[in-house]
Amino acid sequence: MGHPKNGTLFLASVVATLCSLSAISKPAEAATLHGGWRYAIDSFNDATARMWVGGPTDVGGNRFEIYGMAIKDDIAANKITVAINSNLSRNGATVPYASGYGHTGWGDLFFHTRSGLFGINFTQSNDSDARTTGVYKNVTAKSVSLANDGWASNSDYINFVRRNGGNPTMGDLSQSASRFGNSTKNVIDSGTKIGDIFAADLRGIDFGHFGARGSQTFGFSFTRSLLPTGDFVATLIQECFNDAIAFVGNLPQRPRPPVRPGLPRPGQPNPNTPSPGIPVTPEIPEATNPNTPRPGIPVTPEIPEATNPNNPITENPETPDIPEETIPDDTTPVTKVPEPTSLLAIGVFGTILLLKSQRKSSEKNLSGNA
Ligand SMILES: [Ca+2]
Ligand SMILES: [Ca+2]
Ligand SMILES: [Ca+2]
Repeated sequence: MGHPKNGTLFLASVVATLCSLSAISKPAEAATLHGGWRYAIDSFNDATARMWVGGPTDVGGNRFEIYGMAIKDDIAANKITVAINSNLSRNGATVPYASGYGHTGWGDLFFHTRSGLFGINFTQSNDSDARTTGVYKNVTAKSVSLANDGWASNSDYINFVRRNGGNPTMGDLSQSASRFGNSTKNVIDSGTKIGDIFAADLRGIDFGHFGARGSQTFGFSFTRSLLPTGDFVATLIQECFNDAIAFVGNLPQRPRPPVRPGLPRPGQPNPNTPSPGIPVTPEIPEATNPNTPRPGIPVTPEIPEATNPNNPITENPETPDIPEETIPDDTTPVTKVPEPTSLLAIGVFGTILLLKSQRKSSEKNLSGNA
């Protein structure tokens, strides 16, 4: 890959021109449903690549070309699977730079949602600040493009590709409609890890149906309820900004269980009511501790207002938080509001006193009746 760092424009090679001529620009309607998968199809001739060390930049059909991205939304299994078709393998490649060789990989996959920015790191072979692969919330993004012999801005990339016969697009979006604007942000800078990724079942994937014929098809899965429901834009960009794709989608709400979490089901004993005769041991549930360290990016404790019964629920678009129902049980620690230990202790102490006095009075009644 590469680009004119010093302002000199490189002309695309004859090879690139031939590639452009043979490539189909935008072959199909994006985000099309086919065999249970939804597809966003990218331009087939908008990837740039430096041809040799210090050499000119080629446009279209090269090692960085992205052809498409598909998403399978399995509501019943609470699973989302993402598949990518490109000439760049999951672990990236060592390629010629302006001077010498360097490793250029994939950026992270971002989801712009109504609850803010989420990011998925799906390969260890990139320059993301996510320490381990997985799903992250409350994410900020940064660009590693220049460190990867890449583009300084989206418009620099667009202008170069157009001048050299390519048709730059971002899958479902026009290239200039990138959710990251004119920046080349492409990896996670900070965030809170909320889940892992796992191996994808790519059965039924059929990029060829759309003429997408990248040499590499790979994917990964993650738990669906980690993401909020509703509209999203998923964006995937290579570390060098040599090609980018976006997928515009919607996650419909799952049918909700009839009983709210935390309330006892009808007919079930309330777990918060101590049985008579069993001593009450004050305990602080682990879930109320917001300081539990997590691997990866340092955790910034946060207090979602909506979960504090003492605070009115307020809408704050500046600091969107995830509705509780979208977070599986194993991640609830980060959304719980810590109750002051003293208040909890007073409450427990009060309960003990109350129970003791009730027991005494009932004992009195029993002995009185006897
Ligand atoms: Ca492309
Ligand atoms: Ca790199
Ligand atoms: Ca593209």
